[in-house]
Amino acid sequence: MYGRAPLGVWSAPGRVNLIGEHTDYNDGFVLPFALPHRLAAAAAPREDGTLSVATLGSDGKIQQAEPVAIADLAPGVVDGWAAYPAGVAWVLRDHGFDRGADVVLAGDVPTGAGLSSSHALECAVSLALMGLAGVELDAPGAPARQQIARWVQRAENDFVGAPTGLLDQTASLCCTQAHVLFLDVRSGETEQVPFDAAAAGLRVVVIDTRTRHSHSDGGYGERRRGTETAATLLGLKALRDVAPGDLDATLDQLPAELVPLVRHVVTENQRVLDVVGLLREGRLAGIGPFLDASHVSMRDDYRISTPELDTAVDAAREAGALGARMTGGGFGGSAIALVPEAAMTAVEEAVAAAYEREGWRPPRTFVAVPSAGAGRDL
Ligand code: GAF
Repeated sequence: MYGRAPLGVWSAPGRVNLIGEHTDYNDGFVLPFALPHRLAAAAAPREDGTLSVATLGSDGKIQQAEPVAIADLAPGVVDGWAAYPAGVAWVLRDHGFDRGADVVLAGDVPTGAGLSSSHALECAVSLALMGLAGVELDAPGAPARQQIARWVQRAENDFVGAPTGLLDQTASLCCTQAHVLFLDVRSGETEQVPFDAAAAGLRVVVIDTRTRHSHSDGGYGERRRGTETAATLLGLKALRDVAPGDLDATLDQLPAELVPLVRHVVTENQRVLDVVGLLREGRLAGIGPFLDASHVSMRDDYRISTPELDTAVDAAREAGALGARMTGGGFGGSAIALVPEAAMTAVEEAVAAAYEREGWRPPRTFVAVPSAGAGRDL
């Protein structure tokens, strides 16, 4: 593409969130793991201060974004997919990484599936731009992974214009193989919790509904504003500060339309803590009811599920899954199901049959294994 070899290749994974949804922007708890699917950024420096980015599709087709001077980057200057790498360059510029680059992106993180492909892209590009400046991840003096996650969040919020929390970038940067990442978003404290479903005779199946509903962007921001308004009305910094034991009394103080939102966030935080407790004791099969309760809470209280997600979750459960829930922001995307090995075929067939009955195009399913976080490949 650019007539020369890259200086290096950096990559970052997509994620699923085992539990803890819409809790991140409420200063709460999340429990994601990294997928084996990754987005790679091959990059070489340029001396003219220009950022040139191309994507290489699985069909071999190259799509090139309009090259842009890093010095000229500002919110609104770049749109479409090119806003993601440009947003990262815009933030990194403020931290001394302002050298131009030729970048080619390629990978296999499903896009539009709620599996965080955009954050994988942003994280891979961040590492590439830092790497071109000679700053390698985890080297002495290099910015910490969680610091980079906050930079990526700023790119996403202030440049791309998506009001997302810290879940996805932190997962992409900080997850490790064979673990789920327990993150306390308020304190930034993390714990790598061992998660070996296969050893327990189980699988985590991802069901990509291949649907994305048009109100996803507005719906996310609306939920976020609702929870922030509720915290303000309660005189709290964030809904994280509502103790589960005080939930009923707290809900009594709120206008009716905010009650289900607050109930979801407070109970979901507690479910993360309960699941972490079970996993620490090695009781992986015991988490199923918490996944189910999380889904019901998102369906009925937070109202971010869809018929396609509900159908996938119900069919998986009826065919033998121990628990199932939608994962990620909602309004389409993917669900996950915790499935005993012996029920794998039944679950996959039941979900496919349920979709066929509805006349929907078949969902895509795959088994997700907790994989490594972002790093340098070459
Ligand atoms: C999306 C957002 F990007 C995350 O920050 C998080 O809020 C998630 O939805 C819901 O848990 O993935």
